Amino acid sequence: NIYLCTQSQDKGACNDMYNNVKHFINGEWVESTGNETIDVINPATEEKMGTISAGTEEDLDKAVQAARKAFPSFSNTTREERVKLLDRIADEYEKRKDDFIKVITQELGSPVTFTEKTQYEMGLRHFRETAKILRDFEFTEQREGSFIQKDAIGVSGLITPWNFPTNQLSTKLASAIAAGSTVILKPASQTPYAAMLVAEVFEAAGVPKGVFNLVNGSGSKIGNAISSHPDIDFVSFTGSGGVGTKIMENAAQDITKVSLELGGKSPIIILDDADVKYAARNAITNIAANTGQVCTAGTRALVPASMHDEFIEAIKELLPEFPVGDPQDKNTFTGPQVSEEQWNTVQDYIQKGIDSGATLVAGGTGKPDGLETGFYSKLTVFTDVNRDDTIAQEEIFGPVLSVITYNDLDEAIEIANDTIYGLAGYVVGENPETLTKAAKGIRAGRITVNDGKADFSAPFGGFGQSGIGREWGDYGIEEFLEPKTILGLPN
Ligand code: TXE
Repeated sequence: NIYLCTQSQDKGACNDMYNNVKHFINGEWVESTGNETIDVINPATEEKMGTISAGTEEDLDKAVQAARKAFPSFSNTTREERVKLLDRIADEYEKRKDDFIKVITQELGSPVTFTEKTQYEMGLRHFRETAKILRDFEFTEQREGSFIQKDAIGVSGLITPWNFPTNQLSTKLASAIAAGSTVILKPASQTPYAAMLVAEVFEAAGVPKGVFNLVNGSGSKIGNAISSHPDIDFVSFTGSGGVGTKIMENAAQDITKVSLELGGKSPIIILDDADVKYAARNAITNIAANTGQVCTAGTRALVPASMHDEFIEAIKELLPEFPVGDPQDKNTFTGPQVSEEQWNTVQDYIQKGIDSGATLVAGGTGKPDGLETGFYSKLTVFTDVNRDDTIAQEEIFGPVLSVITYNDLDEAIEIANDTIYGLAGYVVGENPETLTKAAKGIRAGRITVNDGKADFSAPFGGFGQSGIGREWGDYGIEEFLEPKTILGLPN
């Protein structure tokens, strides 16, 4: 009795909406040219939710052709037309709120309260904020000696991960639409249903045929084919560093532009004047939200040596306020990992932490009591972690916190910057000067001081191996544009 009548042109398929999800190409839901399917598993129950069609290279070619054909006319639409289109997309997205909440809670295992307040909401905010920014976005500039015009980059391939099934899509889609570029989206095969709903939203909003295309399938086949397709002008990827490297290698063959939003190992610098309880809550929230499957998660708590014992006590006291359990329960704070594979990865890292000699404050390997079914991890906190330990250097993507002590602020900043990443950073404390010094000292794309809230107009992306390029707001739109200089144009 889910209202998900979906793959909408196929009115008879409502009861079977979860099965054999098709591709959306040139404004229509189409069958795959192959007959393979991929199972989609509910990570809280370990049950199969349904299947998606595994796309073929032929399916991708059709999508690229459709996007190519739609490009000249779409890239010539006016800014006002595209603002209206984004507004309609946002309106249609809002109409499907209940459906988004249902599918994301099921396919990702994201707790229903978090799904509503964060997952659903972030997707919407990108469409709304981008529409707002587009109203004043300058596509041309008259300089003294030149005229500069920003043209849509062309056909863009969007490859997205499972951890924020609508946020990751909508930041890329909103920017592409704003710029006048056409797209082929390949969402993560673990969370395809949210992407299917987004396709329905685009259809209902009247996005012209071929402007938005969705091809389902595996990363190794469709993702790989997107990054090496000669007729794709730009690849925008969010995911792991290893795949980011492969995408760059493929794209390098015909000098295709890429943007990469990759992982992180973000520090939380807790200053010596911080309220200890507040700092502990901040640190736990960082690892427990979305089961630690957040690229910007603060996973290294850097604590003054003098505050260490008090901080650990505060962590122990607060942990029961972050219940792990059934995502359908409104009181659950942390759900399961997205997949068995991700659960295994997290378990391996917890074991590595134990083997390295770090002290386990809470959690550990195995599943929490009473949660034997479902890919649940325990909220795990290690202290006495050395800054070079594997658990302090590598992205775990699970609810695991490493507590590291420091002696003075310069040392804290040095430890904060001592990884290959630079996606985010957090600073907790009171003194404005120290907060500023710490925030400015961290080399990362986004620093949050105390309760700082996400700004959807501000650039998002990373330093170092956290990626290349920026998403969100005007910086996101720029990625889908090519600036062109015209000299000698008569005024
Ligand atoms: O990511 P993948 P996975 C990190 C996190 C996590 C790890 C593995 O550390 O533990 O990555 O997650 C597609 N060519 N992040 O395996 O494989 C794939 O189908 C082209 C951080 O899920 O990178 C999916 O659509 N595409 C991250 C997308 O790439 C390929 C979010 C991401 O999958 C491909 C997720 C290939 N060869 C994981 N192989 C973040 N930055 O937020 C796979 N894909």
